[in-house]
Amino acid sequence: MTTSGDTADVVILGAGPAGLLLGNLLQRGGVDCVVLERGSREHIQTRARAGFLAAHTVRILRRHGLADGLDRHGHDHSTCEFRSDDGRFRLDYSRLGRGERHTVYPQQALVTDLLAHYLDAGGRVRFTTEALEVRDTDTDRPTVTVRTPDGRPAHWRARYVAGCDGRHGAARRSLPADAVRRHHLDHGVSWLGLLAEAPPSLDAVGYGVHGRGFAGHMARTSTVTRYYLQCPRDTRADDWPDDRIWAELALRLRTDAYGPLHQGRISHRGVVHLESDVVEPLRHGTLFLAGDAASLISPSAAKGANLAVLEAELLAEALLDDLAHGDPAGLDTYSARCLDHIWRAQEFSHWMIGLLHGSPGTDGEARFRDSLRRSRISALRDSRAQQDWFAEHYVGVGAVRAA
Ligand code: RFL
Repeated sequence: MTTSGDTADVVILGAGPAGLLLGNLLQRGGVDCVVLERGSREHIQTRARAGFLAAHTVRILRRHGLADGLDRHGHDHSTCEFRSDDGRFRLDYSRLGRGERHTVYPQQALVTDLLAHYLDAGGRVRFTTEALEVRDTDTDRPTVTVRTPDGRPAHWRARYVAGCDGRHGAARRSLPADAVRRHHLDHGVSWLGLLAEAPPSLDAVGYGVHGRGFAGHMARTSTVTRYYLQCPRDTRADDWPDDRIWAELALRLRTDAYGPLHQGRISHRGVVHLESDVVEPLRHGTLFLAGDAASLISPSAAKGANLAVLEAELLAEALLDDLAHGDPAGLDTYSARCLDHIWRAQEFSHWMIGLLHGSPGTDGEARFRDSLRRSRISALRDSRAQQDWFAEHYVGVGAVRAA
């Protein structure tokens, strides 16, 4: 049996950073909206992913009074350290480029804050409610079919639907194949993503570039550190017991030369294939995409959550203009404005992948790529112009005029 469901002016799919920021801004603007989330409240509040928030992201959150948690518990970060066969060097990017810093604040804490603000303001969320399909997006009454917590189908009717439900969500699935172009790149690189119950070992993001593969070190909190290890495509996370992980991290981060890592229990391990994709345009009729639903970006440059926040603010402004003032101009330009930011971020992330990873194999092409990587690192070490360019893109998000 199908229940009749409900209505909202804007139905938002997904309670990640994109969906919850959008919900907050619409709710404050007096727009009737609802967030439909497949997972439970506990699931979204404990899902560890991003940690590095760009200055522009922090400005957006402060502008809307949503930064109290990160202002209290986040900390500034502005240094990265590269370690390779050619030695090590540090860049303090707060003294380069546009002089900006990151704020380190775990994504699950940001999601928890955004959800609390939204609920406090009277916002509606339906947890354990999976969107299955978005229909009639070429009309002004699109419908979202959902599976309710008790397993029954139901329908939500809306003026607009915001697809903030990630790469595998219902919004993308519901786009007619001939209405959008999908751009996709598999970078051919996989990472083992790790969370260690150990304090950070460096006061910097650590990038270990090594013949055995890349290793990364990123602070999360004073007691938790994220590490990455490049691994073969067919690796299973279970192949990596704690001892093997710490030995490999020590080797690739060259602890013999630069000092030991603080070790602790590995509380999470998962394999991430570095892929990127973009859906163009980000609008089909009355359905709009934001965040990972619009574009998946490899985590090599920590851009995904930052783009999600930027797009959610742009979409909120456009929806408010249309629904409150009858001005559709922002909705008409939403896709083009976001794509400008998205492709800049994709380009920088792609550059970072080339900076950090050698090529598997020993043939001429692998040697060529490896030499390019070495040259890219030495240019970054030696050229002030290159360092300014790096800093601007590393801590910025998308197109420069976003700031
Ligand atoms: P999210 O956060 O994935 O939220 C989508 C929500 O939608 C729900 N959902 C559905 N709900 C209803 N119906 C359906 N059919 C649904 N399908 C899915 C999901 O349960 C979920 O709650 O997407 P959003 O909001 O677009 O935010 C994107 C970010 O989460 C993502 O880009 C970042 O985590 C990427 N990323 C990083 N980004 C940064 O800016 N800085 C970082 O330091 C950073 N580190 C990372 C990262 C991503 C990583 N992974 C997982 C590859 C580190 C890692 C390891």
